[in-house]
Amino acid sequence: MKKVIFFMTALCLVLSPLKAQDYWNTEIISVAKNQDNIKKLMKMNLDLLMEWNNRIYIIAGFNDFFKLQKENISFAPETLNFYPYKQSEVSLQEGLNGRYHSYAELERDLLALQDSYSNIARVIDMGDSLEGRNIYALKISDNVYQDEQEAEVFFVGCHHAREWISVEVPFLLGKYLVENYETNSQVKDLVDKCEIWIVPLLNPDGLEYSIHFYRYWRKNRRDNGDGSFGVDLNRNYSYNWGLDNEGSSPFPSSNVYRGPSAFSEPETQIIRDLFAQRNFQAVISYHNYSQIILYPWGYTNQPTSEAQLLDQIAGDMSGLMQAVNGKVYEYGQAGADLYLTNGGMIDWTFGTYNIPSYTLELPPIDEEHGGFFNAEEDIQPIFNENLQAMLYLIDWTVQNFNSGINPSTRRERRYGLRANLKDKNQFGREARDEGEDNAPMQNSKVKYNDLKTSNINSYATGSKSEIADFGIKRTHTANKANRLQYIPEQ
Ligand code: 0X9
Ligand code: CA
Ligand code: CA
Ligand code: ZN
Repeated sequence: MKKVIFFMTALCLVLSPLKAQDYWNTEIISVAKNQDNIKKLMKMNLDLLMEWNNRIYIIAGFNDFFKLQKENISFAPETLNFYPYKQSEVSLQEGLNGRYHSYAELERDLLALQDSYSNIARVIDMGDSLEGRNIYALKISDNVYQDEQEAEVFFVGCHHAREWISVEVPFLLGKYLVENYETNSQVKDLVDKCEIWIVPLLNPDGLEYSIHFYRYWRKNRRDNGDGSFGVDLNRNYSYNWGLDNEGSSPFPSSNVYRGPSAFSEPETQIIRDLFAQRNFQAVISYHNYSQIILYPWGYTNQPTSEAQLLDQIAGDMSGLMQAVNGKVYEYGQAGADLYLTNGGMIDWTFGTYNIPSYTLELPPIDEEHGGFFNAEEDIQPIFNENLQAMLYLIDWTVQNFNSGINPSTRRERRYGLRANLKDKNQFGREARDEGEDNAPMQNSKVKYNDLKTSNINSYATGSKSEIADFGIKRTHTANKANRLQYIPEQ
């Protein structure tokens, strides 16, 4: 008995510093996904992991259990059903996180791409994270050391530390583009005509923390000064920052803490400053898990003025992705989804720059192993299906890049692009399909004909299934004959 007491005391001493950090008592639980629960949950600022199989999965801290009890929501314990990753298969060489990239592994691999493909790949150190790690961008284009008057597109991963797959998909895009540049004329065409910016890892401090200390870490590693750590980077952007306490939290210990002010974090400042210098025409921010494509607004369920265009592009991307592995990415407006968010990146990019902006939530589940995290074997297939959407969006920026605007001033270019988006009768898909001025460039190897209205329409009018839950998620059920492949198999 004495021994037990001694052991318990020792254990308490060891654990007590951790308690302050709020996560010692976290458990994964699930609750039934029904209107009643959704209504209640929306107000509770919980750390929602995903929706799956008609249940909502939550990482619940000590206080959350009281909240749930008070609202009379019954829940099932799930922690034991979840595995961080397939530990049995982690080889020493690939580190604690297996084939997923750590900060150092990503740095190594990005620099290797730059070394091997120095004519088209350039690694740019954009500044430091809070703990002093470099935040890297990989720029891919012809004449990559020049700033040319070309279309520009932006892909970013890992706002959220635990979302490891969201690092891999944008990184693999970079790798794919450089490795196929010489041999695939369509890839070459896109790389030549576009400046493709990729930031695979926006939150390196959080990622490292998630690898070494706590797999479910979400935020960055800001010391909030009250014993809690971390700001949710996807609540820290300035557009409608802190609008209410439902879409983000004012409490530092919350997993959706928005920070003391908009752009208070070096990681989001880096994005802000990059956008001020560039002329991005479209952006995708990678997250997981939900297997869904979301567009603004996230802060409200009111649609944007560009809802139709945003929805059409999302639908095209979804169709292209489904054609790869048959996996259906639903799509719709973020704010019409399970919960509202304010201070998110895509509301800011759309609200500030009026460009098509997407949150792409990668797939949820390692079905085979019943776990929450994707197996390492899933990285490649998930990338393969996402590649189609990425190439489509890159090409969209190329096709919609108005090279006629005074090339000497970025400002004017930006306003020109805004006009493009606004006035779809002059620019954009509709015009491109009809008007000569906006027809695909003569020397374009991209078979844009494949993507013109006829095929796209067959998606649109194909058996579209409405998913009832929130009334906004829509899916394409493409029949085989109409399946598009953006880059034909070689
Ligand atoms: O909450 C977020 O920041 C993102 N989801 S995640 O599970 N990866 O954390 C994006 C949320 C998208 N916006 C809305 N659903 N409103
Ligand atoms: Ca690794
Ligand atoms: Ca170029
Ligand atoms: Zn996320």
